Amino acid sequence: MSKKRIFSGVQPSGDVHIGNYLGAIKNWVDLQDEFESIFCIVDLHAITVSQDPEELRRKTLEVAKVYLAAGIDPKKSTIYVQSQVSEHAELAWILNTITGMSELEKMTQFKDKSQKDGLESARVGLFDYPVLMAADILLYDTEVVPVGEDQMQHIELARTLARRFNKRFGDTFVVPKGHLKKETMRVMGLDDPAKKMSKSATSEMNYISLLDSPEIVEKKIKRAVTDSGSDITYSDDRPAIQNLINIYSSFSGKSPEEIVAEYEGKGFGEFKKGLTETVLEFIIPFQEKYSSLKDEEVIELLLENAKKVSSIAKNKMDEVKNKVGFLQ
Ligand code: ATP
Ligand code: LTN
Repeated sequence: MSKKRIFSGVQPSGDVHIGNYLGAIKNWVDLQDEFESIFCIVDLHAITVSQDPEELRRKTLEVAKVYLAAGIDPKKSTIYVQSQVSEHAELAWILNTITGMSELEKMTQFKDKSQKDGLESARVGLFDYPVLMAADILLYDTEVVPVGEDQMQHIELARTLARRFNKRFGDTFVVPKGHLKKETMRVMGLDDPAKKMSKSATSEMNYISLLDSPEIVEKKIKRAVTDSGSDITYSDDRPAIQNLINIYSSFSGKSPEEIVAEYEGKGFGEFKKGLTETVLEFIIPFQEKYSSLKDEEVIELLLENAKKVSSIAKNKMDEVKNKVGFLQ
């Protein structure tokens, strides 16, 4: 029996942080043996807010290297760049014609991002972002989409559009399911445990980038906000320390209970020292692997893979065009 397919992606904008890693990329690494895996660098999504062209090119390569250094094995999984496969934009257009304005108006990510600079200056591409994401997923008959919690609303739309298209034009798309890792589906900001850790955060103190130097990692953890009181306990009413324990737990493999027991009677200082060591135990070898990757080799791999997935995407588009009634 052939393996089920998973698909996911990260935008080449901002710095890839430990929230992206623990919420998404780490799960991809764990799932790549069980599933046929496609991981995309979604540059068409990144340009829904302004990007500097040179920076975008640099970040695209950076994200590809992050995937590889984090443990995505190019022999098992296919990584490629979204804009190198034109069917994504093509399918998004067709899905636009079966998507309601009101469905997109409900999207919390659009509401948050458009609020930042004011609704007046928000672009149509930002509004349409979830439809392009649905196209990414549906093009490849994806069954499972491993993401952080913030993306579940978009996946729900992809499911709705798949069902709607199938009903209207006949069975064409697989209805995908989201996949979350409960403990790390929402890693919170180090400077504000009420908001998710985010690449587009205004302060660099919000996140730990996978490419931060050990000194910066140490500094950011030292400065991370903590709750009132001085002991290390794990509960919903102490969200800052709960978030730090979750990060500690995911990197170390120890349960929150074990961590709490280990730091009983010790203060935040000692806990943060332990957390820093644990994060660095991942980050230092990760960065060594990252630096060993050669630009030209990665660029070549991405191009080859784009060709490979293009044939799947093209087949699906031929089927879609036929069903919609385009002359072929
Ligand atoms: P931005 O906040 O600027 O929109 P981002 O940090 O969410 O960017 P993306 O490229 O949009 O980065 O997300 C890549 C993946 O990482 C997605 O699967 C997303 O759900 C996941 N993710 C992002 N932030 C977090 C977080 N704080 N906790 C867990 N998962 C996250
Ligand atoms: N919108 C996602 C990135 C993304 C994605 C996808 C994730 C674009 N297309 C398809 C899963 C499947 C985000 O993380 N902001």
